[in-house]
Amino acid sequence: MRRAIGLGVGLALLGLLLPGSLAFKENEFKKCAQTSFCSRNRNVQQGANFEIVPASVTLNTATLTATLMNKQASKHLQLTLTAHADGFVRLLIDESPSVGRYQVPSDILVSGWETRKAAIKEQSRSANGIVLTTGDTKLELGYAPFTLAVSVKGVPALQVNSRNLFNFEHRRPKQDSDPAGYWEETWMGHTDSKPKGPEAMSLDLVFPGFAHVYGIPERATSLSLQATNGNAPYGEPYRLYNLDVFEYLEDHPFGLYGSIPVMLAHKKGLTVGVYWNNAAEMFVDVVKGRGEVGTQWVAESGVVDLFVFTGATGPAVLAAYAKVAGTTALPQLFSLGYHQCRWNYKDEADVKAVDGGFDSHEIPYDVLWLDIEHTNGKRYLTWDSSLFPNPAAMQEDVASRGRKMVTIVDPHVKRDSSYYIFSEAESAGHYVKNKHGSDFDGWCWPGQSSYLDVTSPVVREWWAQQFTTDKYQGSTRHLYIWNDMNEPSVFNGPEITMQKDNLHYGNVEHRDNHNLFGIYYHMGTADGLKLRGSQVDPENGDRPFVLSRAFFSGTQRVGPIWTGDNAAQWSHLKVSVPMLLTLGLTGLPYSGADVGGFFGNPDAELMTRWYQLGIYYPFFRGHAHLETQRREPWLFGPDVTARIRSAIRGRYALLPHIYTLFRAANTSGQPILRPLWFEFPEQEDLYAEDQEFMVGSSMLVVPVTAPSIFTVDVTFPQGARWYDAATGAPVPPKTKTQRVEVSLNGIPVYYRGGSVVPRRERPRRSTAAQLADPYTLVVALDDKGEAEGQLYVDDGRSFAFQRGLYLHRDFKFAANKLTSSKHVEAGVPDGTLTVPTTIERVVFLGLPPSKKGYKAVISDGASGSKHTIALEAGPLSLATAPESTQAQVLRKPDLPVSHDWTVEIVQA
Ligand code: NBV
Repeated sequence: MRRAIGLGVGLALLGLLLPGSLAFKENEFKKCAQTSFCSRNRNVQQGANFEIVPASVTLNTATLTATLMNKQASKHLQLTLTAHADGFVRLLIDESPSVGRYQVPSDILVSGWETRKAAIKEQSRSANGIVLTTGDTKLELGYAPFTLAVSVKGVPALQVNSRNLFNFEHRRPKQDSDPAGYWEETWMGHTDSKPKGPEAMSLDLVFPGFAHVYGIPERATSLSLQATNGNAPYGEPYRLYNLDVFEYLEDHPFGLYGSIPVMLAHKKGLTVGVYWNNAAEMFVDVVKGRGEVGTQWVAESGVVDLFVFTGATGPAVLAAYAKVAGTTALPQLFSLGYHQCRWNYKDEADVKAVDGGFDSHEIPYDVLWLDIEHTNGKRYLTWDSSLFPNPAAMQEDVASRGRKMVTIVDPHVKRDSSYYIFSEAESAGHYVKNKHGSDFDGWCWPGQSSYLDVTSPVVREWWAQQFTTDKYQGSTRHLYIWNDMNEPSVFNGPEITMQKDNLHYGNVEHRDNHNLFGIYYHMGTADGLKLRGSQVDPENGDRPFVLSRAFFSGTQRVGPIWTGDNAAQWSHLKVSVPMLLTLGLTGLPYSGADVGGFFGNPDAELMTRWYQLGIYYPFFRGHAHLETQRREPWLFGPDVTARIRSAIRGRYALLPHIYTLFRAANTSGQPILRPLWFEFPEQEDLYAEDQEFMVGSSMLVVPVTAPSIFTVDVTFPQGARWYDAATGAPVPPKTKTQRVEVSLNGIPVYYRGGSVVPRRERPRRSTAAQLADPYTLVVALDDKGEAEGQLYVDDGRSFAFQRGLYLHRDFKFAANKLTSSKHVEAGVPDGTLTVPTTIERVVFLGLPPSKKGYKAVISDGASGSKHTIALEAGPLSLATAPESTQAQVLRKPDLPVSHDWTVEIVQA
């Protein structure tokens, strides 16, 4: 979407070559062809062997059951199709329950949806199949071969097995004639014993009439998924298997630290989402052409448990998915500020110096992080007492300036009987077992390690208890947690993880629940902080903050994730955008990438651009590898410090809007960062755009992801008015693309006409210091001269909001009147909080030119008072020079944020 002009291209190429020693060791990871279950299922037509037994088809209000026969093997499977009131259908295919195939435990999803069913009506039945409807959705089940076609209001949405790639490997007794790979498989010296034999499945899902599919994180690749029948590396299917991938490459289909088996497809008028509720290793092929996108999903074990969501647009599909997988836990406000991390801040003096550095350079930040070196020999929940002799005092000191700290806690436990965590867990039998039934012993940072079996609720409960301040010595209520390496990473294991024949709680093989280890560890840790919070504040508690690297569907209910070990390269800055957009589209919006890049040393320009983009990451943290040069924001010279300062202050100014967006994520599963198609679903030319993005529905951000850029070509979605967020200048109506100049001082950002965006403009040292600050409202008018927006406020910390202790306002501008009224939302308790804060400025963008100017007639609904204030030109922001603006500003109206009021704009 943009061009480098001048010396940019040459320098960019040189820059790419310089750090070229980065080494993703592709050969250490399996490809489909090297994986027995994938190679025997990929593109092998089996589906014609599967037929529904017509006489078995039974319809019962909201549930259809049938026998699905594998003709070739003479085996019967059970098929269940249910319709749900929250707007989705579910297809389950399993062997008889007595076989005991693994199903994802119910606590990975939320409860309630299962019983909220919707009626299914039979429309017709024949020897070939049955036609059903539920609401607007039509379900056509074909018998021989088994197929299922889903359409909405006559528009095709999804076809199951239309390419005959369906397969379901039933459990069987071992036979001498079984092909290699059925009962054993060896990879780089690791032999997987496969005691249950083959049990893979292949799902054939075609999206008819669609050109784009999105989702199935995590990988460093484009937003619109490329076909996997192309040239290397895209001749490989996308893989979903949580792994610690050292020095991962951008633009690669390889799966990284987390997995969400959710895919979205979008065309004009219809968005479809599918979720395969399965936690085993999975490969997904994407094939495009013939006016459709064909996909094939192959999973190693478990059952077919497919959810199909349909809606006119993306938001409807995500809202329905959220009914199953849950919504984003409302984060503490501090955690939306800036986080400063490094492997490692060395000692207490270093912590003090860095904390002080932010103040002396007047750069806001909220959290200082400690990586693995802070511990006593990588024994997590302990301190290296020579480096951190007074950890509690250190935290109190940081907290005295309103800030927090975070320590890292990894899931490998040093096998050392003098380490209390190890010995307590060992004697309680809390560890994952190897295939022989003894405690699994793997190699990680501390050397020989055991791994807590967090798939067990008992182990998670024990783990949670380790986080109370009396148990975790040296911790205080100002300390929060970071879970790394929870894929789990095992240095001497196959593909740097655990053996698949390891055993978990309930005798479950690791093969079945591999992708759940991370979320369960994350959950146990977050439960620990909740427990601590309930001791510190029995009435309201304390919302946990735990960052995780590994994730699965449902992680959004637990806490944020980050995209792991990226590199200080422009290409990694660029790919962070589609990576985070994809996470938002799959229900996990609270995420970020390491600002600056983890490996390598960013130069001043890359650092500047990374902060300018990073301020829009929902989770905003700078981080760096142990061997990199120090890179706190003030180490690149005064000009760069000034630019980074202004960027980070920009983040803090936008926090009222960001927090309000998190409330929408919390109540209805909506993403914070949104691809353009999500907001402009009718504009096909935007469906593959993955550099420009929206923050909520009201701001357009244009990243600059190459060096020496002086101009960028900005694409403006049509049907909206846009205003430059730095100057307030309107973009001429109907502009499709515009070449705009960029300086190092910022990246292009635009307000969308029709929005009201709340801000807090006063520079402060942290979110805590902003709490009493007044607000600014930016009112950007659309073509009709209208705008609307919201502001959500609560204590930013506790669970009191769940009892209604919050304030949520709707702002509307229409017929020259701006009004503030209470926001009412179904399904949440009524908001009862009032706060003494006021709105100190209202900035109008897009008022028609007026010779005489404007004045505002203000009426306060609570006091009944009326007064008039003249509008003045600019500045748009307190940080912007007055001459650079085209805004009409209402100064000092002092509108109480908790009251109803009206501001009428009239000619002066
Ligand atoms: O704990 C050290 C690092 C951490 O800084 C990083 O953020 C994690 O992604 N950790 C990985 C282990 C070592 C990576 C080379």
